[in-house]
Amino acid sequence: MITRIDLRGMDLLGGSVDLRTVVPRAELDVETAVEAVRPICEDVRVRGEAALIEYGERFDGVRLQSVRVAREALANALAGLDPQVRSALEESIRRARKVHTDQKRRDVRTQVVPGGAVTERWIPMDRVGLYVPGGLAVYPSSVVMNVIPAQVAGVGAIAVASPPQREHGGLPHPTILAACALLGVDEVYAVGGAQAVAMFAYGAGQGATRCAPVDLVTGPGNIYVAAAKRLLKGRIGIDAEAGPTEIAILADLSASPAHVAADLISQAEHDPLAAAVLVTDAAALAEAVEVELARQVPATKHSQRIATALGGRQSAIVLVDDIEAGLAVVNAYAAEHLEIQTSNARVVAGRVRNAGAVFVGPHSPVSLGDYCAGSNHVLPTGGCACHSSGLSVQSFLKGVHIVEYSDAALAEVAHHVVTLANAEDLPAHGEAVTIRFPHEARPHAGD
Ligand code: HSO
Ligand code: ZN
Repeated sequence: MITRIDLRGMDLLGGSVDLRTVVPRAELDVETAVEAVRPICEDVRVRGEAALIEYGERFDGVRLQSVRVAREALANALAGLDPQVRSALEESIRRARKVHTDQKRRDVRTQVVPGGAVTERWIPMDRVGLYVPGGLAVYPSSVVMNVIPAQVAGVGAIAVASPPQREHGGLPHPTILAACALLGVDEVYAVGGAQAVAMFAYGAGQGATRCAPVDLVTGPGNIYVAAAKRLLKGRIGIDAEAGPTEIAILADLSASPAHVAADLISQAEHDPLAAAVLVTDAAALAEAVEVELARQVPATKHSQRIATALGGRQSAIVLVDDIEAGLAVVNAYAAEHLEIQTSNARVVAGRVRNAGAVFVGPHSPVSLGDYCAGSNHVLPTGGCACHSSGLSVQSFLKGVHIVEYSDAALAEVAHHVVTLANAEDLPAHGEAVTIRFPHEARPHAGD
């Protein structure tokens, strides 16, 4: 069911093996999808809401009067929300808010010289668009993970888009609407796919139900959402182009095979293209996990999807000589989620350099992080964890340097500015400084 890759006896730490290619990733041809979504985005730019309504009819099988969800529909969804789901969402919100509140940055003022200071000011974005996918599953938890950091950052206006559902009268899924209502978000659009990203980028509609253009679009989505983000990046900011979910587990003989298997299965449940990777130095664990997978997969609801994900080229059990070599593999792989189920898990976790989020020890499964750890679950996939972070308060802030120098502080450094300006053959740059000191000898290059 799951491929084995045996790296034992290989010199993994010596640099002769390209570890990034040990576990192949699901191939996503975003470039081809960009060409597919280009006319859709252009159509939304030109025709606005009329185009959105037509695409809703074509892709979601729903013809809407207006894509804006009425406040009443949000209130109804909240009123109809199962009380247990409500209380779980409230707990998820509480914990996420706690963690994200601690992420808030303070402005930092640096007194560079007497009379010369630079302050780094963190300014929230004015308006953001958050995308919540429909598709194989319903993700009210993703509403929480997108909205909370934006709210904590102090973003002025938050709009949410999610695909219309035929079986729910053309509204996004009621649990998604209820999550929006719980969070106090009342600007919601029944728009999915690339056209939702285009709506956020260009704006659409008229009057009171108009969606104004946003500064940033965040949130996961299918390949067409990723393609639209790539196409419109620049006009709007984006978080990451989220690809299929990934879980990697670094485990030794101390790990429970049943728990390891359950965790691999949990993320494979998202998507036939999801990746589940176990890296271990214990052949006995590998065997026991295989037995557990064979036992657990058929018993779970989405067994077909899970079996496809586990059997795909993107999933594997990787055998290594020791945890040291295992660390090299998981650091090279840079998983969206990485569990450390080894003895001394905290120490091993401290040596992880690349992962979207790290789950430490036997009691921190990824699905805890998906819902209720307080951490964010919108994380970099596809190896992007080596350069990018998950969604956070920081994602919704801009750092602006505020520069303020006095006459004396400028005079003191003027000759260096002139020197560097001349070295770059940009003398007018230097003159913009010396013009302020007409009665002083003009500093020049070489001073
Ligand atoms: N594991 C997904 C998030 C999620 N799981 C939502 C369940 N619901 C990507 O981090
Ligand atoms: Zn998940």
